Amino acid sequence: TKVCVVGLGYIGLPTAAMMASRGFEVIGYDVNETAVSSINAGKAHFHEPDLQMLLSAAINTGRLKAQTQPEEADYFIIAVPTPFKDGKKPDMSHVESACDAIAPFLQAGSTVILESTSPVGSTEMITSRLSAARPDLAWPQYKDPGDAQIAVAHCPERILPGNMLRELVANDRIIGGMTDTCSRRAQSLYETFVTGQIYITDCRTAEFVKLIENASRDVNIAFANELSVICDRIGVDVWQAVELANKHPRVSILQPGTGVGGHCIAVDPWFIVDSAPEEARLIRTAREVNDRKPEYIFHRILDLADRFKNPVISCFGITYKADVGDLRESPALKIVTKLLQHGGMRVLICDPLVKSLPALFSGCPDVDLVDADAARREADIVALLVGHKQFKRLEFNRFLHKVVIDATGLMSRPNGFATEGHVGPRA
Ligand code: SAJ
Repeated sequence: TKVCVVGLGYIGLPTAAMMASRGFEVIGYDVNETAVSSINAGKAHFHEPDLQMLLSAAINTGRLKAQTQPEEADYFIIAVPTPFKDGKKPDMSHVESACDAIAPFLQAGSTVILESTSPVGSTEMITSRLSAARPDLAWPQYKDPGDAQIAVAHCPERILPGNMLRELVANDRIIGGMTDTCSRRAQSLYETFVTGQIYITDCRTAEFVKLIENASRDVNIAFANELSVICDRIGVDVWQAVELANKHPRVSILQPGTGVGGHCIAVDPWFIVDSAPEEARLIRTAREVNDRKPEYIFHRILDLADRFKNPVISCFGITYKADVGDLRESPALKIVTKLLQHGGMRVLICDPLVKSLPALFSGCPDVDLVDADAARREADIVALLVGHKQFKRLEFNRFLHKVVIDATGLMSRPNGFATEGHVGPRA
């Protein structure tokens, strides 16, 4: 079986490497020549646990080849970015270009699978785009059981950065085809490597399911972030409050933080808002609450900085979330940027997962990347922004004479627990 993976980024590359490791012949197609040559040299162009090892093996055995042109295949998996353009509209241009690129290589029996998170209606959109390019082939109609030579389905990716290779195999998957036959043809590919359950539905439902998964997480994180701001105002330790509320059998509050970063959760809910702006009120508000959190922390730091002349602010953690090295849409990075733009202070960054100062700050004299000791020693203000596990080993009692702002809960729960177990009623 031959698979052509379109887009060798955060989703496509792990998918291509994993499939090659399962014995498929895999062609990885990407327009980015630098990424393609790095992959062919066996080097992943971003960090993800175990990816490097899997990729080297895939390249060495010759089962994975990256190229800047697609090729005939049994399955085409589209895994390209679907950003939200200028904060206004879903940008499907990469999906459209992917379709235009693969259209000449389709043949009777090919299956096209869209994995990119996409607005409802996208699978039908790509089917009509592809069928316009290839009127010589018989195409499926939405929910119409008639004969088709090509199958088109949506199988949204669900993998968590930091745990991608395990989740690629272990997670349950949703497959929504243009028709039931399309779903089954896509299923025949996924069932060769997915150990989780595979659930079949139609493409519109599958598209919506993916969007509400991420919107649900966003809304729940917004609740936690709102609590953290309320707690600041009324003088309650939010970490302890959340932990204790979660002792209730039907309460499960997420963790407040610096805000919501990454390329998914901060974007996908907007696809829902865009499709039903009047109705999606809670989803929109949650986005706004989460987007405001870095701004809020920035202002808290400024308030505290007022008492110092040329203060040194040490920021612990700048990635988009704990235990990953990814800086995309990082709320912590936004805070550092704002501090530097504001001026009148020095910013020290300590992040064990970031090996060099982000290019964004190159040439800026007021910022340095330092180790944890220097960050603590030189700080007037310590801002704990991302809860990497390395930070759990810091001796927080040595921070006590510093001004600390903690967006991670590390100070409240140095060992991960805020509260001692209760012993029960006393006699
Ligand atoms: N965050 C909090 N508090 C929490 C949990 C997360 O503030 O309790 C923050 C993180 O620090 C980060 C952001 O939210 O900035 C998102 O992190 P995440 O770990 O929740 O999710 P992502 O963006 O890394 O990956 C999500 C996952 N979706 C869900 O868990 C529903 C993943 O399974 C998806 O594949 C991915 O989006 C995607 O690509 O859509």
